[in-house]
Amino acid sequence: MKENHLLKRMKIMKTKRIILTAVILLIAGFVLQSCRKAPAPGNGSPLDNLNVPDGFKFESTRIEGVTINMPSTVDFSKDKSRFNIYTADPANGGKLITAGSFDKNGQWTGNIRIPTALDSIFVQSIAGSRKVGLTVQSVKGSSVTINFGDGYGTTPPDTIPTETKSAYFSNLSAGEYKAMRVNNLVQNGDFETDDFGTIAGWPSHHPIDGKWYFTNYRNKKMEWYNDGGNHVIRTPLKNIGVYYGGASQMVAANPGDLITFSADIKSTGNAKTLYSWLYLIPRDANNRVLAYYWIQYKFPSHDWTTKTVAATMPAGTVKVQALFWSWDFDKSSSIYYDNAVVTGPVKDTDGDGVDDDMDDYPNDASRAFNVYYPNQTDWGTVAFEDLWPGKGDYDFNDLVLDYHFKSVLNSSNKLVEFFTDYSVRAVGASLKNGFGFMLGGDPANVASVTGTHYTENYIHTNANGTEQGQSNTVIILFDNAFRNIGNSGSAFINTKENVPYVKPDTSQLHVLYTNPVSVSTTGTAPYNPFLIVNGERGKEVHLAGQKPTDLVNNSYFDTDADATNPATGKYYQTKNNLPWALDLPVSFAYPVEQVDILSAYNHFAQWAESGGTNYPDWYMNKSGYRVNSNIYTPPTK
Ligand SMILES: [Ca+2]
Ligand SMILES: [Ca+2]
Ligand SMILES: [Ca+2]
Ligand SMILES: [Ca+2]
Repeated sequence: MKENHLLKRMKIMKTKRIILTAVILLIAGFVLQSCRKAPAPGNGSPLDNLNVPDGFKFESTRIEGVTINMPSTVDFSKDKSRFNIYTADPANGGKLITAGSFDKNGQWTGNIRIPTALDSIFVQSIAGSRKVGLTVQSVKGSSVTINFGDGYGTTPPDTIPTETKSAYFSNLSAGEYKAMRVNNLVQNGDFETDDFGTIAGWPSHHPIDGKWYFTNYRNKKMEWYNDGGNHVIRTPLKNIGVYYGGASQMVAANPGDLITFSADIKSTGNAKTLYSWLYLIPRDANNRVLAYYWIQYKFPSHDWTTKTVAATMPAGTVKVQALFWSWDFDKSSSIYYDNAVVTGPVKDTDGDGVDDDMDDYPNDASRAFNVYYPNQTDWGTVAFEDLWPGKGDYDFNDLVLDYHFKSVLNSSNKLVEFFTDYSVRAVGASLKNGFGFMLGGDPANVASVTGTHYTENYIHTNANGTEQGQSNTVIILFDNAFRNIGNSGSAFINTKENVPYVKPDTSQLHVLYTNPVSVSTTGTAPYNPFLIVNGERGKEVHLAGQKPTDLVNNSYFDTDADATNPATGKYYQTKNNLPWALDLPVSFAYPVEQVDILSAYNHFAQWAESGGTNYPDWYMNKSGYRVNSNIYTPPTK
């Protein structure tokens, strides 16, 4: 998995540094509310007493707009590079959500579907990694911008410390990774060898010899220091007054090379007196400086933090100087450096603009990235009530379908194909229900669909496997759920604990496109899933707020319990806004037969009545969240 290659590329090989981990935090919405009284029996379901605000669609996920801006020092017209977005720092169990490449301006803009309860994501790129906080409460229309160029600059090292120098410092917290190409181009990057030269100042000539050279302005040099068994270099502690200077190593480079320079930085003493930079200074054959590329780290933390500067080498480059540069205004404070990594270009064998070590398909120019929903490893669930337009019993187990999407993007971030693993976990129904989903895009652009199961002769497909008569792309996975759950048997499978458990089968749908399609056209997985009631093709049950397909029988709308009103965008909700289906970004622990969801999940009502603000994580297995006796538990073997 190449996402791991990027991780590796971004991760320092040295193990001694402290990795501060980013932790996935889930909002628990600690709103004190009085205990709900048991609703009065007799008037249908207890859910009828819920006061659900108009417009609430019972969504446990949301779309987050994400913009990633890369430093302008890198030429993305030559190298599309890659980013990864995880649920959290992968070093701490974070799972890959998506990946992609940058446009020629070094930008990516797109949407990700994430659990509403997720309050941060973790983004990796060649210019470093960041934990990015999200606004959890904002269910709709929220977006976040990540500027990896923050803290970058292009001016020379300043040997006259003043307060006028660009003072921005990126307030990055924990969870940093440094960029690492296949090889580290500097030697003694961990400073474990006492082998340092001296140069008068940063512009002074020094050879490409694998050695660090300390500058010696005003007879003050950095120190080689044993920091509790780990060797580092640091700004001098014993001098009086101001220190400025650095440590430099020269490495070979060529025009157009994407070079990164990363290091771990920390401080002791009064951080407010300390300023740190990492510089890349390309030089020509005559040792002339061609450009300056830097990232500044002002007031470095007492905790090790990784900083990275990345830049594309200009015309004329024959070598590049990696320079640690520091100002230290206090005799009892110091900046420490460790684990320097300088990386160079990696081959792009298939020429799709994504280097081999970042390309999930290094020998296939038509494919570049694997992306996932809900994420690399977790499955999601869509759970239905099937008596629509009549009211159900709200056990949400009439069809319980788990799914996991793997989508393949090309190096321009377009969808080439996707694979949907799916598994019918429960059929708490007597009706023979089908299931499918609708996504945006011309169905004629689909090359093939495989992995569907039809036994009832009421689904009619085009030659490419999409459903006939649809203007959007509609894929029917199966037409009878009973034929998709192990050895099919009687009604009510895996919803009653006193009847034998049927081990669910897993199938894989594969949809291949003729021309790769924009993700903004298809929408985001799981797209628009729906149930087909008892072999009656026009009787579709969708998630709240989702439109039906072209084959729906409109005569059911606004009848019985359904209060669909297309004029207001209300679909598949009752008069008091109850849904017939739930979609969750986890494998859902659904209620046992005929036990409504309020009796299984203690905070569902607060979630619904708050319009999704309180307890967005109501479905999780947290203390006090579940009534386990009312949730179906499969046998352990
Ligand atoms: Ca070290
Ligand atoms: Ca490639
Ligand atoms: Ca490729
Ligand atoms: Ca039911």
